[in-house]
Amino acid sequence: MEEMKAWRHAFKIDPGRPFSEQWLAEICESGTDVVIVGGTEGTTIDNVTECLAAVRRFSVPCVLEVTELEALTPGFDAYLIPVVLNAHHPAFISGLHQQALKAHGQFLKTADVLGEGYCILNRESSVARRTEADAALDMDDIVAFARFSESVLRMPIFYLEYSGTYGDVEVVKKVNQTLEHARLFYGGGIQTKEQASEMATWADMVVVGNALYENKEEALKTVNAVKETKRQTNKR
Ligand code: 1GP
Repeated sequence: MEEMKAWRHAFKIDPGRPFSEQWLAEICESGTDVVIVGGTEGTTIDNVTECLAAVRRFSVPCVLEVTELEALTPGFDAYLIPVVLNAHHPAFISGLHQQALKAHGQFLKTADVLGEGYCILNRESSVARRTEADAALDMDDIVAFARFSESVLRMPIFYLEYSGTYGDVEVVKKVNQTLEHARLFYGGGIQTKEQASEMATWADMVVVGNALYENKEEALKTVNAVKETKRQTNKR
């Protein structure tokens, strides 16, 4: 999945939330690099399949972030497999993954699979509750998780997940300076183009989720903000 290295901006849509065709069309035609289908609650095979079919009407790549074993279905361009490094619930570190490979090993072997070393940093988020994540981490803890993810687990992606709240740009900067090969994904609380631009200075890819449901017009502006920031950063 070499294309992943060129991704700068992603919209994450939640299969558990209703959407209109017009809303989805604006997202898919926004210029974003990839649409991620993924949610913490209410994800089913039916709503995942519905999202896939709807996004497939457009040319944008569509990937599934696998959060429910039952919702794993063929047809996506790639599968993001989150390994929640700071989860205290063991299922989210390796249990569900082992079950997924037990049930769908053959299909996943031939599909594009990308492991995400996931570090959850908003303790109030649904994903923190579900995984029982220890989100009270200081900078050194987070940097150590980034090193573990990249050097020991050899994950191609390290994901700083502030889901629902805007994160600490100093953390994103420090992790950027720590990782040597892995791509750094940032997600959480981006509501404006300025915030998207700030995080894009240090993250390889910026993920925007909730804002699509709360303030779609602003959310759409994050695409150009991220692309422009990356152009400027590359010039330096
Ligand atoms: C959630 O990282 C994504 O998994 C995006 O977060 O929904 O807060 O934008 P938001």
